[in-house]
Amino acid sequence: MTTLAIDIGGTKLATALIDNNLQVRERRELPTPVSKTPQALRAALQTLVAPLQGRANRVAIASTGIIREGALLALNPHNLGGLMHFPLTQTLEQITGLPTLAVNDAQAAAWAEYYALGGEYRDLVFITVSTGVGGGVVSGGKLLTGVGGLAGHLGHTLADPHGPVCGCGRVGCVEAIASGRGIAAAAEGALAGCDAKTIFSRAGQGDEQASRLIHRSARALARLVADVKATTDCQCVVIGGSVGLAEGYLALVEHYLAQEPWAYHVELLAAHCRHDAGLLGAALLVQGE
Ligand code: ADP
Ligand code: BMX
Ligand code: ZN
Repeated sequence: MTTLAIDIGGTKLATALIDNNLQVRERRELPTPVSKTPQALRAALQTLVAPLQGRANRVAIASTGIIREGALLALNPHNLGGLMHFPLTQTLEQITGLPTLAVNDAQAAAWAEYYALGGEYRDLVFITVSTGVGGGVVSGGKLLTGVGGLAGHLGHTLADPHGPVCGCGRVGCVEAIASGRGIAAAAEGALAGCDAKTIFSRAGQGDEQASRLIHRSARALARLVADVKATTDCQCVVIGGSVGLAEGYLALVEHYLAQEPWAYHVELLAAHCRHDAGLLGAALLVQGE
């Protein structure tokens, strides 16, 4: 059986073919459309899937947003060009004629990481620091999705009551501070208008403001990790996403976590599946593994 896996993020869309042996083949990426229309997302998905048509038996989607009964609901509409509601599985079933499963991107990634670690850690939490900050919780070897798909949305817990308003409507969410968008939104002066990727490269060149913004993100993330440890007593926290996997970021989170009391310390790991965790997790879930 071959799965056509799709990852829908706030910044990029990715597809690949994944066989039962979990080899990722023919990976392709496209930027997530900035237009606020469902038509634009549908067209982008169609473009991405077209070269792989007829080569898979089923579709597995890992997508940003709350996935409820196959539809995508944005918790933070800013992350998805204002798209509030999108019939995800229905759209892919129409495009491909194949049975389709959809799951939240960070939930899927948590499952891939649990699998990649050989089930050694029965209680594991995955956090993606990317366009937003997403999370997935594996508890006692089971992936938590929640009755309405909201389980694990750790980016929308409190980092700072005086912090910026988050796109979800709450004040001071971790996502509003630590995410790629949160980092970019706080940039001023010479860095105003730069994206997180540019801010990381400026920090590497010695820019003090850039470095401060990255520290601010890592500090908020470390506090989130401590909260997660207190809530789940997980054995490890796996960090993914392009910000989470950026050089030096995990070490900074470790540095700030070490400043928390010992009870909140937990092993931090970089995502073993790197940027394919969402794709692989969705494929594993559709295979029933
Ligand atoms: P998505 O959110 O679509 O899953 P990513 O995981 O790539 O996508 O996260 C996108 C965010 O990561 C953007 O804010 C982007 O600026 C930032 N980013 C991309 N590449 C890097 C990098 N090499 N270093 C730091 N940040 C990066
Ligand atoms: C947001 C939320 C989560 C998602 C997380 C990471 C939306 C559209 N998304 O908190 O569902 O898991 O971002 O998403 O409300 P990414 O785009 O950064 O990968
Ligand atoms: Zn929020």
